[in-house]
Amino acid sequence: MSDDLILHHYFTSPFSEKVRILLGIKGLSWRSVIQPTIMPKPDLTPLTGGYRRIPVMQIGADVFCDSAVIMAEIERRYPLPRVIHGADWAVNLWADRLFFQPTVGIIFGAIGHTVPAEFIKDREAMSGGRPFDVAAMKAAAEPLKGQFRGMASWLERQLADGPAWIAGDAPGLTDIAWYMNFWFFRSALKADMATLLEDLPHITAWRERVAALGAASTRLDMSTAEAIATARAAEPATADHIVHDAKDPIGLPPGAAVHVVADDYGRDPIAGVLVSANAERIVIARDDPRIGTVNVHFPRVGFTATPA
Ligand SMILES: N[C@@H](CCC(=O)N[C@@H](CS)C(=O)NCC(=O)O)C(=O)O
Repeated sequence: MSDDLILHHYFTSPFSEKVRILLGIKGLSWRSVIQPTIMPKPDLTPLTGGYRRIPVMQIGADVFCDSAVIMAEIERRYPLPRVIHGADWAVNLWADRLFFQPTVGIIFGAIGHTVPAEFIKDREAMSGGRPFDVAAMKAAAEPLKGQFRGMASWLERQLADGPAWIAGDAPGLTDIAWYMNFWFFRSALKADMATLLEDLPHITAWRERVAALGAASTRLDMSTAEAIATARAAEPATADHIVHDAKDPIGLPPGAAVHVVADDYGRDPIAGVLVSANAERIVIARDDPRIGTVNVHFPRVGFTATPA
C-alpha cells in the first residue's frame, strides 16, 4: 500500500537501529528493504537523487533521508505514544556526532585491520578523501575508551536515582539516541564493552529494556524492485508540515533549482526543485526516469541548500 512505511537499511547500521527502536515503541508494521553497505546502491540512489547514507525511509513517493527526519515523520504520522519532545533533538544530535565519534574510533581501532579494502575505499570517498587510517585509529582507541566511559557515567548517575527511562516514565527519543552508541559498540565488541562498563550496572539494565522495545514492531521484507514500483505508482503527498516558510534563511522561493548537501560526510549534492524549507525540513522534488516524481525530505539541521 502506498502509505506503508518502507525502511531502506541494513541490519548492522546503528542509525537504522534508532528507527527500528522507534517503530517498536510505536508498535508499527513496516517493510524492510535491505540495501548494500557500500556504493553503488543502484536501487537506492534513484529514489534519493544521490543520497547514499542509510537509513532512508520511503512512504509512497515521499523519501526521507537521515534518521532525524525519518523519526520526525514517524512521530507526526503516529503521534501516540509520544516519544519526541522538542529539546530531545539536541541530545539526538550530540549522540549522532560527539558521542558517536569515540564509539566509531573504539570499534575501528579494534577491528580496522579486518575491514575489506573495498569498504575502506568506499568510506574514504564518503568522507571526502580523509584517509581511513587503521594505525591512527588503533592508537586513538584507548584514549577514546576514556571519553566513552566518561559520557556513559553521566547516564549511569541519572539512571541510578531516576526513573526507568531517561526522560521519565516512558521511553523517549533521548533513550533511542543514547542507546544507539551502546548498541553499535556491543554489536562489534561485546566483551570489550562489558569490561569497560562492568561497574555501571544501571546502564546494562536500561540497555536491555531499550533492546526489548524493538521487538514490538512487525517487519515484512520487501525487495528493492517492489520499493521502486511503489514509488512509481504513487504521487508525493502534500501536507501542512511541508509548507514553505518565507522567513527561512534559505532565501529561495519554492520552484528554485537547488542542491542539497549534508554538512558532515556523504556530501554528494542532491539536485532538485525546492518544494519548501522551514525550521524542520528541506523538501525538494525530483524526477527520475524509473520512478517519476518524488519528494525528498531532509532535516533542516545538518543540511544546507544552495542555488543549483
Ligand atoms: N546523519 C545520518 C547518518 C547516517 C549514517 O552515517 N549512516 C551510515 C550507516 S549507519 C552510513 O550511511 N554509512 C555509509 C553507507 O552505509 O553507505 C542519519 O542520522 O541518518
